[in-house]
Amino acid sequence: HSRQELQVTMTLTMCPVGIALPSPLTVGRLLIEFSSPMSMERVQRENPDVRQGGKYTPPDCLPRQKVAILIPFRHREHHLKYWLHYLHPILRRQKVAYGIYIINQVRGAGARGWRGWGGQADIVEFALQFGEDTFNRAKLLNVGFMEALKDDEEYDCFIFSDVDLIPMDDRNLYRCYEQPRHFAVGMDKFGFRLPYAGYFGGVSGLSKSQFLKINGFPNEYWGWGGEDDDIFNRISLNGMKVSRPDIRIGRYRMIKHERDKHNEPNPQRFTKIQNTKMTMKRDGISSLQYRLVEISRQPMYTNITVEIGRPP
Ligand code: UDH
Repeated sequence: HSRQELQVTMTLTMCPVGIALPSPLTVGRLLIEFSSPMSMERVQRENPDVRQGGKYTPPDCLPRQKVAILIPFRHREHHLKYWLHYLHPILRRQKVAYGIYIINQVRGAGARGWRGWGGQADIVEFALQFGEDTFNRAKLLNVGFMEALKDDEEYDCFIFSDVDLIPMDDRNLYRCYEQPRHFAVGMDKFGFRLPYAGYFGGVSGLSKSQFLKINGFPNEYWGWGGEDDDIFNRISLNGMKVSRPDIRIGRYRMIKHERDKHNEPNPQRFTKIQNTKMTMKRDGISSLQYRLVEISRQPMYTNITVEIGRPP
C-alpha cells in the first residue's frame, strides 16, 4: 500500500452489519418484471463501478465479509441478463464486497469434436445440445466454491443462487450469518410461502467454515431435485440450524421457464436423501473431481466453464 492508500483505508469505517429499519441505504420492496427487453450492454452501462469479472467493493466503508456468488448454469443467457440487471444494484446498496461466478457445465472433448464437422452453426449447436450430459447443480456449486477460492482466497462467504431468482426486497441481505442461510423463503411460484419446513432450495448461503463443516454439497445428484434436501440434512446432521429472513422480506420472483432438456427429475432422489448420514462423509468437497475448461472474465461476471462428467 502507498501512504495515500493507507490513509484512505484508515479513515473508512466498517460497513453496517445489518439494516436498521428504515435504512437510508436500502429501498425495501422492489418492482421486478421480465417483459422489458434486456441487454448485457445496458447492464454494463448502468453498472460502471463493477470491475472486470463482476467484482465490486464498497468505496465508502470497510466491508465485513467477502462474498462469492455462485450460479449453476447451462444455456440460460436470457435469464442471466435479468439476474445481473437486478442484482448488481441491489448488492451495491447492501454494501457487500462481492464477485459473481457463473459455473457453466459443458460436455467433454467428445462433443467438441463435432465442431469442424462442417456445416452451419445451428447444426453444430444442435449436435452439441443433443449430446449433452445430465445437469448436476450441486456438483457445479462445489466447483464454484473451489474456483472462487483459487481466484481470491479472501472469500469467506458463499451464496448459491439459481439464475432465475430475483429478490423482491433489498433488505434480504446477501451475506453470511451465524447459521447457514436460506434466502429464497417466499417464491411467487409457491404462493410466497415456504413449500415445506426443510426447504433449502433456490438461494442459500454458507460461510467458508459452515460449508467445510458439512463437506460441501453432494456430487452424486444427477438431474433435477433432491440435492437441496441433502444439503439441508447435512446442515442438521452437523448440529447447525437454518436461518431465514422474515417471510415478508424474503420474497422472490422466478423467471418463468419450461423444464430444461437433460435435467429431468431424478427418480433416485427420494432414496438418496434417506442416506445423507452415510454418504456425506465420502461424497462432497473432499471427493470432488472435475476438469476446468476455461475461466473467462466478462465485465459483469466471471465465467467458469467445466466438465463434471456424467452419471455412473
Ligand atoms: N440450470 C441451468 N440450465 C439447465 C438446468 C438448470 O442453468 O439446463 C440452473 C439454473 O441456474 C436454474 C437452476 O439450475 O435456475 C435450477 O434448475 P431449474 O430452474 O430447472 O429448477 P426449477 O425447480 O424448475 O426452478 C424446474 C422445472 C420446472 C418446469 C415447470 C414447467 N411449467
